Amino acid sequence: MGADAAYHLYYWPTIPGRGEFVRLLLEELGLPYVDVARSPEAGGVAAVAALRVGAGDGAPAFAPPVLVPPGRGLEAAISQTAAIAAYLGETHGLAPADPIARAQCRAAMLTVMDVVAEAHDVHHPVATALVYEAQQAEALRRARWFVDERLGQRLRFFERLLDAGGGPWLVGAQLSYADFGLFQLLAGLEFAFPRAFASWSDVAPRQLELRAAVAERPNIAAYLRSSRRLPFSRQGIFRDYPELDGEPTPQA
Ligand SMILES: N[C@@H](CCC(=O)N[C@@H](CS)C(=O)NCC(=O)O)C(=O)O
Repeated sequence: MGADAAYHLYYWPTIPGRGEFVRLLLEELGLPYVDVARSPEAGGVAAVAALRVGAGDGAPAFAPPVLVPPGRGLEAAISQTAAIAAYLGETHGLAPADPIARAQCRAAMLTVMDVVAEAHDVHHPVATALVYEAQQAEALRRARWFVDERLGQRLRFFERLLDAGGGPWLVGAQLSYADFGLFQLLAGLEFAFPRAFASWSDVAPRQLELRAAVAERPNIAAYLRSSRRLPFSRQGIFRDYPELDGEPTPQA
C-alpha cells in the first residue's frame, strides 16, 4: 500500500505523549498510518518540527499531534488531540450516532485531555521552556494538590460517567474513541503517580475494568506488545518522579 492511502501522524518520535491517544485509535481501527517522525522517507522529525513552527504548507497547527487524512496534504491537517480523536471516531464508526451522545463523547475526551494537561503541569507548573529542576519547588507544591485532591476528583468524575451510563464504556453500551483516551490516561497516571493512583483506585473500579477491557482488544493487545508502543519515561507528559508522588492525604 502506498503512503497516499495512509494517514500521516505528525508527533515527536521518542515519547508516547499526546500522540499516543491518536496511535491507539489508528491501531484499534486497523487504519494504515505513517508515523512521520519515525519515518525518514516521510520527512522524519524535521517534518514535525517544521509543521509546528508554521514553516510547513500553511497548516493551522500550533503544536503536534497533527493528523493528515489519506491522500490529502497539510491543507487538511487536523490538530488538537481531542479533535483528532473525534474525527477518527466519527469517521470510522467509533462514536455514537445520536447528536447528544456524540457531544457527550467529545466532552468526555476533552475532559481526558484536561487531565493530561494537569498531569503535565505537576512537573512543569511554571513554564514548559524551563527544565523540571528549575521549577522543582513549585512542582512539589503543585503535586501535593494534585495527589491529595485533584486526582481523586477526576477519577470520581469518570466513575460517575460510567455509573450514569450503565457502562461498560464512557458513553454507555457503545465503545467509543473516548474509552481509548481514558485507557491511556489511566496508564499514564499509574506510571507517574503509582502511590497516589493505588490509593485512589478504590474510587475507580469501573475504570479499571474499562482499562483491562481495552487492553484485551485484539488490535490493542498486539500493538501493546509491538515496538511501535513507546514506553513512558522522564520525558514528555507522564514522568515518574517519586518526590511528586506523595501518599495522598485526602481532605474530608
Ligand atoms: N491542546 C493540544 C496541546 C498540544 C501540545 O501541547 N503538544 C506538545 C506535545 S504533547 C507540544 O509539542 N507543544 C509544543 C508547544 O506547546 O510549544 C492538544 O491536545 O493536542
